[in-house]
Amino acid sequence: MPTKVAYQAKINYIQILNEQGKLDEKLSRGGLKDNDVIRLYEMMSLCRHYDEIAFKLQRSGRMGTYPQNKGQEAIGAVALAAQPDDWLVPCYRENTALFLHGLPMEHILLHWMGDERGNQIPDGVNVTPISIPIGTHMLHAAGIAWAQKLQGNDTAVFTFFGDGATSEGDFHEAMNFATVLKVPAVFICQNNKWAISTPGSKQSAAETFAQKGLAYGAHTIQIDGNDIFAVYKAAKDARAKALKDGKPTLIETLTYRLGDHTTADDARRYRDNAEVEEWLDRDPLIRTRKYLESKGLWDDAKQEAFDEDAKAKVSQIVKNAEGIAKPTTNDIFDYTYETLPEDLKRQRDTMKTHSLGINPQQETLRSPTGAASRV
Ligand SMILES: Cc1ncc(C[n+]2csc(CCOP(=O)(O)OP(=O)(O)O)c2C)c(N)n1
Ligand SMILES: [Mg+2]
Repeated sequence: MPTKVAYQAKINYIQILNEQGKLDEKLSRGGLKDNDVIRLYEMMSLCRHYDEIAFKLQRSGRMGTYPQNKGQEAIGAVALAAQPDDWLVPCYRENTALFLHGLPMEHILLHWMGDERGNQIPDGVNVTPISIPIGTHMLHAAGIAWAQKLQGNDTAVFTFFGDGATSEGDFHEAMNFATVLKVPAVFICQNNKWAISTPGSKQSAAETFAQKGLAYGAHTIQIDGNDIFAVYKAAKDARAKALKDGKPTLIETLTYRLGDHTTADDARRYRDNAEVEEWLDRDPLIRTRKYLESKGLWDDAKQEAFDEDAKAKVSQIVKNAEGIAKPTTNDIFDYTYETLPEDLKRQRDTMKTHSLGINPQQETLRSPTGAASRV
C-alpha cells in the first residue's frame, strides 16, 4: 500500500520590532500607531515601578506574596487589540493587559494582601480575577466564550497562561471544548522558559508550545513576546479569526521572567545568570523606548518626568489599597450562604461574646470562669 501524508503543518514565527528597536515596516502596517506605542510604553513602565514596590511591600511584611511581572510587560498589547466588551481571563503575569482593560490598579495589590475585595471586579470591567490554580481558568474562558456565542455577542475572550500550564489537563480540555464548539476564544501561552524551577525542556518534549494547538484544530502561531507590535498583531488577527470562523488560535509568546517566580522563590538556585543577562538585552521596555527615541517621541527628560510621576502614582495606589476600610466580621457569614444555617447564625450572633458558637441560653456549657467551654 502506498503511504500518503495524513497531516502536515508548519508554525509561523513573527517578530516585528527587533532587539535594537528597529521596526519591520511591512509587517507593522495597520498595526500600532505612535499614540498606542506611547500608551503601552507608559503602562509597561508604570507596571515596572508597581512590581518593584509590590516586591518591597512583601519584604517589609505588608503583603503575603507577589509574582513579579518584570520582563513580560509586552503582553499588555493584547488589551489594545481587544474591544472594551471582550473578556480577559488571566493567570497572574498579565498586569499590564488587565490595567489597560480597565482593572483599577489597587485590585492586584489587594489580592496579594489577602483581601478578597481585590477579586471583586467592578461592573463593566470584563476581567476575571487572577487565577492561582494553574490552568483552571482556561476552562472558564472557554465557557465564557461559549456564552458569548450563544448570546450572539460580537465579543471575544482572551485567556493567558504559562508554559507549565500546558501540561495541565485543564488546558487540553479547554482547547478541545473551544475548538469543537467553535467559540470565540484566543489562548495565549506566555512561554517564559520556566515553571518555577522546571525548565521548558523538562516541561515538554515538543519543539514549540504552539504546536499543541494543532492537535485540537486551532490556528497556531509563535511570536516574539517581548515585541509589542508582534503581540498586538497576533492578538488582533486571532480575534478576527475567532469571530469570523469560530476557530480559536493558540499564540505562543516567547518571553522571559526577569524576576523570581514569586517572592517565595530564589531563581538563582536553579537558573544560570548568563541566561538572565541574555534576556535583559531583550527587555521589552528598553526595546520600545529605543523605538520611540528613534522617532523623536521620547527622551531622557521625558523619562525623568515620567518616573517621578509613576512613583507618586504607585505610592497613591498603595495608600488606597492599604487604606481600604476593614471588612466587617459579618461578611464571612453574610456572603457565603443565601440562607444562613441556624448554627452559623448562632456563631454570628455570639462571636463577640465569650460564648462563641454556643447557645447563650445553655448556661451549663459555660466554664466556672465564664469562658465558653469546647463542645
Ligand atoms: C493546579 C496547580 N498546580 C500547581 C501549582 C503550583 N504552581 C504555582 S505556579 C506553578 C508554575 C506555573 O508555571 P507556568 O505555567 O509556566 O507559569 P509562570 O509562573 O512561569 O508564569 C506551579 C506548579 C498551582 N498553583 N496550581
Ligand atoms: Mg512559565
